[in-house]
Amino acid sequence: MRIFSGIQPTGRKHLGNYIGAIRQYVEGQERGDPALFCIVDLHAITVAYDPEDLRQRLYDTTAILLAAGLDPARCVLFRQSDVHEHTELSWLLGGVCAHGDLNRMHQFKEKSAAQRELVSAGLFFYPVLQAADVLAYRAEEVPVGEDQRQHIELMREIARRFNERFGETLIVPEHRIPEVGAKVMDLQEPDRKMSTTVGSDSGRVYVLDEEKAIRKKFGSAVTDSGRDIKRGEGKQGIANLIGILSAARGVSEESVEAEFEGAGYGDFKKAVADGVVEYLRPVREAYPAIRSDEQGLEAVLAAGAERARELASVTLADVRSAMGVGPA
Ligand code: AQP
Repeated sequence: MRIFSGIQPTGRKHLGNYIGAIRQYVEGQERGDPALFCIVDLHAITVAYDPEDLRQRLYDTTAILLAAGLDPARCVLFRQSDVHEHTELSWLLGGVCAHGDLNRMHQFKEKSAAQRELVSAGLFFYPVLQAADVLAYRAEEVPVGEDQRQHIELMREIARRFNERFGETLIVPEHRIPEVGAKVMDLQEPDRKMSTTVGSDSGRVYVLDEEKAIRKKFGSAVTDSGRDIKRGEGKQGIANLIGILSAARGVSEESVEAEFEGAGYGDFKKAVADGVVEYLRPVREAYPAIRSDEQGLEAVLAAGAERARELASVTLADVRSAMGVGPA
């Protein structure tokens, strides 16, 4: 089965990205034939950014993925901008994507409201490029967090519409959203997802946070005035911590609730912090050596791009031909 997913080069990946996406990538590379993981630098330029910073953050993100267990011998890891087929395909797919569908995207509404100087056309068109990222590989499965559900639905619609208009060419992909941890919430505002761009540093745990910082953030996590360590109405904070611990330990949420029945919130938060410290330790320890070798990172990305291009160019040729673009 072909698996594809993209991740932004924001560098400082958080626990939501790790549980919702990165852990799924590592597991996906065993099943993928192939599994392709793409660092989507062209998506990152749709909001305000610093060019030199972008390059550094791209290396940070590549190093986090490798430290987390992605193995270039078992998956295809590459940089989006190295494979020009993505951008050409996105333009071609723009011909079968409804303007009204793009207008309904929650992420565009949220991100455009946060821009101070310019709401770029690129930000509006972003989901079409995202569709091209996946459809270029005829991927069947897309591992993502819950926040990407709407974008995946749109790319399915684009693929369906293309096939109806031009004949069976593209695969309609399925999303794969984890059962636990699909939406890790902010530790300070547990009714909002943990996010790179919204909220404060105390509400998000970074994959590379030191042990002390992790303990501090869980120690001050917002809970409620009750005493039960159970999911339920008005208990988003506790439910979030239950989900995090269950993902970190690889056990069910029910078993976490059973284990902590009758315990105090303070002890529970400490146990969650312990669990997350151990969960992230291997990545934190492997990261510095991988990150310091930028030539090595470039070599991994270049080899990945070559393999990716071989697959994407076939789809692009089929799409051009079906659409009557270029010579017969
Ligand atoms: N809070 C979350 N819980 C579970 N999964 C999450 N993801 C993001 N936040 C959570 C998943 O992480 C993957 C990579 O995301 P991205 O780097 O492309 O950025 P994003 O989806 O825009 O989310 P961020 O990192 O929090 O950034 P902003 O602040 O821009 O929204 C995706 O599969 C995503 O579902």
